[in-house]
Amino acid sequence: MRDLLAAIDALRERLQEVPQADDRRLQDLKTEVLGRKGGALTKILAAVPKLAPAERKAAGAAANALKREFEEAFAAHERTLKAGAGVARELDLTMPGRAQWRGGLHLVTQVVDEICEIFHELGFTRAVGPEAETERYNFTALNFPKDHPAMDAQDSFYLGGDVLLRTHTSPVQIRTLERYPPPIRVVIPGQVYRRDPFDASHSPVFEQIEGLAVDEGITFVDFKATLTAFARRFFTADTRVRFRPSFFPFTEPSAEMDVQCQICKGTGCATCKQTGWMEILGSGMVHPAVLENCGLDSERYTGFAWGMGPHRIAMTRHGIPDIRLLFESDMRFLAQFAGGTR
Ligand code: 2NM
Repeated sequence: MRDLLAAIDALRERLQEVPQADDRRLQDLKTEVLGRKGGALTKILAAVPKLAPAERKAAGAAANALKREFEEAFAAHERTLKAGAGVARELDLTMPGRAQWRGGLHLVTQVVDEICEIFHELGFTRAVGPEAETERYNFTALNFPKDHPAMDAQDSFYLGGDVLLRTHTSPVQIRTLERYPPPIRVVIPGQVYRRDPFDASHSPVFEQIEGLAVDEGITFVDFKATLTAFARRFFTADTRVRFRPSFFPFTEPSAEMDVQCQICKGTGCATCKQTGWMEILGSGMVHPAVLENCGLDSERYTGFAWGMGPHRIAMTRHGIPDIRLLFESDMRFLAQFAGGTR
């Protein structure tokens, strides 16, 4: 009997451990004290019936009182731990920091900015205009014949009447020529719309940059030199270029400009279909009829103009095989070109 009461007193000392315990220690303490097998208090309670009948009552009462004290202490401390859990997590200074996503400019935006910047150095100003245009600004003033297939609802997005989503940024050139006297040097970046299926090389909406220079005495040499200077700044200083004859309603003569393939440096590869060249823009001397349509004397003024696609140029520069990669916003692809600030 005396041993049992001593054991109860010794165990009561351990009540002090409860408020100090963390989650794990508390579970261990519960097992050590109240565990069904081997718990210190469980053993004491099991020993009570073996005492002499006269001693049982006092020992049993003392053991049961201690059991209640432990149960209450455990419950109270569990409540305390639970209430403090959120705070403890916030204050865990050993936790690794969370990676922050940092926004970057899309590859095509970077290319547009870079192209405009190069032309800015060459004396060109950036101009913009509306995306919904009339047939006059999008086609007629640009010397398109009345039966041109681009004017068909099959090829262009008509919004009603003679209003359509512009198929190129050239209407902004017309607006510029109408409003400002020469000398004119502008670059026009913007979105344009065509009824094309979305495939590896086409999208119904894409970015374009066009440019225009009009003044007295502008010649074919100015035209070739300006676009060659652009290509050598945008690609590399030793990039070779060539001009091939072409046709556009708004220019005469017209030419397409190729640059040495940036992937194989001209030796021939799959990207350039073994030609060693890549087409990057269409261009030409502004057709006299376009100048006259804008009220300019085509005997006095001449000029050159060109149009190019930043999506295509980004693909040319980096060997990107499918234009859809530039529209899908897949960060696994785009993060390779992260960067640029504006
Ligand atoms: C191109 C190709 C060639 C062009 C011409 C004009 C304007 F208004 F001056 F007549 N603007 N843009 C032009 C010329 C555009 O895109 C492939």
